[in-house]
Amino acid sequence: MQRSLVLIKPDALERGLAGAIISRLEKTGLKLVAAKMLHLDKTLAQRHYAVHKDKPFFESLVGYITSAPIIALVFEGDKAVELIRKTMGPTDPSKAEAGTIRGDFGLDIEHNSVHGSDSTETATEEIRLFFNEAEIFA
Ligand code: IDP
Ligand code: MG
Repeated sequence: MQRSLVLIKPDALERGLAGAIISRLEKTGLKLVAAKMLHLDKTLAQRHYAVHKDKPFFESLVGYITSAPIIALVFEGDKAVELIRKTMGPTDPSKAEAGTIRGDFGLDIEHNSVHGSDSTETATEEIRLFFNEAEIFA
């Protein structure tokens, strides 16, 4: 059984797309086991995106993800990481197929509506940043 962290990013929340995104993710058959709305501070944003700290877009990305509230979710189920990445589509919405979350809702490569963990290892680390065990339901 796998878990994956999903973030509904500011661009999606601001446009009233949270429900549509959660609905698409639930339709995969994965189980929603944790959820919270929060406004990330710079420290947590930098930790969450630490792997990108040397990228040219890092500062802009941290500014964006801390610009307004987000919703953090944990989904659980068989192949959760892969299934969520597939449902989201690739990073750049202009390269994402219609029917994927990013293809339908993403604005550009930065404002791409959702985050999903890219491996089971990063999922474990990312979930730990946002939730304690008591906040994750069976
Ligand atoms: P992912 O979200 O599909 O895993 P990553 O490469 O891990 O993509 O990048 C993390 C986030 O950084 C992306 O979701 C997007 O918001 C932002 N990002 C990625 N590449 C660029 C870029 O070239 N310019 C601006 N922002 C980017
Ligand atoms: Mg990534």
